Amino acid sequence: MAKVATEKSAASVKSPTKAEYSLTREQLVDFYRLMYLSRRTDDREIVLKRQQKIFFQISCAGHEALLVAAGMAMKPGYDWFFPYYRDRAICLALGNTVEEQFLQAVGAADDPASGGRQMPSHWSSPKLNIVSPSSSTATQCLHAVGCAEAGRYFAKYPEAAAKHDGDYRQFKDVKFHGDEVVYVSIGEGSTSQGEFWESLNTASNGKLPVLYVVEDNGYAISTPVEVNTPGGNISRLVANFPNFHFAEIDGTDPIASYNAMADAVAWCRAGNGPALVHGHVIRPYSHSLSDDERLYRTVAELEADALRDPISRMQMWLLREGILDAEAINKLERQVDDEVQRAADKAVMATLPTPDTILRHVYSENLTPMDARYAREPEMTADKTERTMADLINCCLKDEMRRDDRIVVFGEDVADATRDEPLRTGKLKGKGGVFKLTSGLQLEFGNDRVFNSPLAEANIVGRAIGMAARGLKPVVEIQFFDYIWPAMHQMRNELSVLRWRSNNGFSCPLVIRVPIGGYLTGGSIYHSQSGESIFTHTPGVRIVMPSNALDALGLLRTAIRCDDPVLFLEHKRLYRETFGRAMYPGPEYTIPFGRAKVVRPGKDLTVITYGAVVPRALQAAQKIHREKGIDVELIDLRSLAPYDWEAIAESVRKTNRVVVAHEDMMSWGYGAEIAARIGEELFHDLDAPVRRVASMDVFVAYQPLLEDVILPQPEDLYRAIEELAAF
Ligand SMILES: Cc1ncc(C[n+]2csc(CCOP(=O)(O)OP(=O)(O)O)c2C)c(N)n1
Repeated sequence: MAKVATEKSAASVKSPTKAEYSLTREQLVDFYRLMYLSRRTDDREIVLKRQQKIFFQISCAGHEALLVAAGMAMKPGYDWFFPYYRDRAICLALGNTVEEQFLQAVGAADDPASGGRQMPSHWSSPKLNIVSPSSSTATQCLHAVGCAEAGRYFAKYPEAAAKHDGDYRQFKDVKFHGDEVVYVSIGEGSTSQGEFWESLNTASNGKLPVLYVVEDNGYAISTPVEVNTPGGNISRLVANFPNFHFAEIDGTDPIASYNAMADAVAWCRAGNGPALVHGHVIRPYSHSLSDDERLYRTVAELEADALRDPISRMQMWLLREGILDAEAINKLERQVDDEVQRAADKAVMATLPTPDTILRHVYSENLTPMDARYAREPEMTADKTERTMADLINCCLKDEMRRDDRIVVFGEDVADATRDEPLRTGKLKGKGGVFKLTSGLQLEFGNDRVFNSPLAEANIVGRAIGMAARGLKPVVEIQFFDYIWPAMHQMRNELSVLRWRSNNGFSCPLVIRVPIGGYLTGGSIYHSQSGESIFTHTPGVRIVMPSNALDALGLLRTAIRCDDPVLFLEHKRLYRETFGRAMYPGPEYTIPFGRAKVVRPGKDLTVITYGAVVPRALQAAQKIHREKGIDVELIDLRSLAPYDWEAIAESVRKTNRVVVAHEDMMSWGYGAEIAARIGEELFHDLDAPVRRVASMDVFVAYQPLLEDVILPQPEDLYRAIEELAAF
């Protein structure tokens, strides 16, 4: 551990470390001022919470020295920051004001971090490059990695940062310098999360300029460090990651902290790779104001911690070094106290948000994928070949990557070949995805734009979020819907809500392509899953699911060009089906989201469906028309969130009978919402109860006999139509 400097100098105090960093007398005084400001802001919030003027409090107490040091070693508004809830002091050091912090605590309309949407200590500032965090522990590590990757990409391809009218780029400013460092912090308990390790993997492999700061206060709420960290020391566990600079320090020592941070930042900024500074700090207050640490920490332990309090340590040091005398310290503290008082007085009087603002910024208001601009007719091209859904998705990816050099494609096995020499010399054909949907992309667009990820789904989505927040357009692939679940945390708590929780300060419009569904004959439990309603239940994400080649191409192009995150569900049974093949409709063909397609007009009964049930319902409709004369109107929703309520209502008003059908399980499935809304809003138009056809409430079995019974078949649809028509 670095020792505190003892050498006195009027202008500066030299650090005793090899790197010889120095802080001027003014910087040292400011260092103390920021630490004290942070502590007094916490103390004031605690009073405000007891007075019920704010509703939550979590403090930075004990972490101030480590964090002010980090702030002083980095460049605000130049470097990028992914702090966690203990990071008040670094945010103050970067230029966040106390008043801004209190505005969040009271939940004010003018809270610049979130407009009253996030708890206190959820910092966000587009101006300072502080990216809005969630309350989830460790998700931010992957965002930091993606952010660093985006910085490197733009430095290498600066022309990609250009603005471009007509798509998301019009609204996405890109800032980069080429040597910026990305800060991410985390508590020692949260290093147990897989996302921390998944991020180390890529930061290390990519030699990315990410500065990790592990703030080790010995506890994760009531759980001591040895439970989370085998051996009790995270530095020992991470020590073998290549390309890293590591430092383990007493994070209550301001000078040691500064020296360590300056060293680490220099390592990252020079392009050597990532760094991890592990600071041992204290937690003099409980985890939060909702916690009482006396229930699980002894008095003796708390007293020992108090002896290491960084505020008193720094104060004593300034006195001892003759940098400030007692009077100067008192004066500085009085000024800070006044500043905190004034800011608190203003914040408690602040205007509160009004309910009419609640739904603002759930999605982009600048450019919606429902926009009429996306309603295009297919172009006639010389090529009259009828192409599969797989072909046209591949065509669309190529077209868009030619048009927009911010697009990067990554995921498991999506590259043609990671070891690309034989590929480029024609000795290998290349893979390009397990379903070959990304075939040829790496060969044409290079390894910086098309690459394989580690086998870790949260890694894929988390990095993509960090990249998209910086202005790239990741179009990533999750290999099978069945394995989307490790990414669920990133999708639910991060992807969907970044724009809303930052009050439009940050957004992450990106596309996640996912092969989904069964009817594979042997696909079994882990290669046949549906589950779209689990995602449509999350606001902030658009979800589409085409049933044919032309729709797949048109909807994917809209997904890529729009300003919202999109989950693009590709039914793998339809990839190479004869049904729904189409000619290439040209490089500008798009389809707006939220518009259903009438696949078959009819007058007796409506079937509402999507995905692989479309061809099955069509088969049933044609058969029942031939055999019984029942004329079915078949509607393919294509877009699940948003969905085309007008098309549904118009058809139900005409036919007065409706079947909602899907491949996913019946209970709590997508059809439940549609059926409920029809019941609520179209009750008087119905001549029969709304009928659902779906799979059994069970996973898909391997044995084809069982699979056939579990999944909805044309005969099931036929029967339901027949019964409902006779009702
Ligand atoms: C994914 C997730 N699980 C659980 C929680 C609840 N939680 C909030 S903070 C915390 C402890 C974090 O401890 P540590 O990482 O050591 O940081 P510290 O609070 O001690 O600074 C827990 C369990 C959460 N926010 N996110």
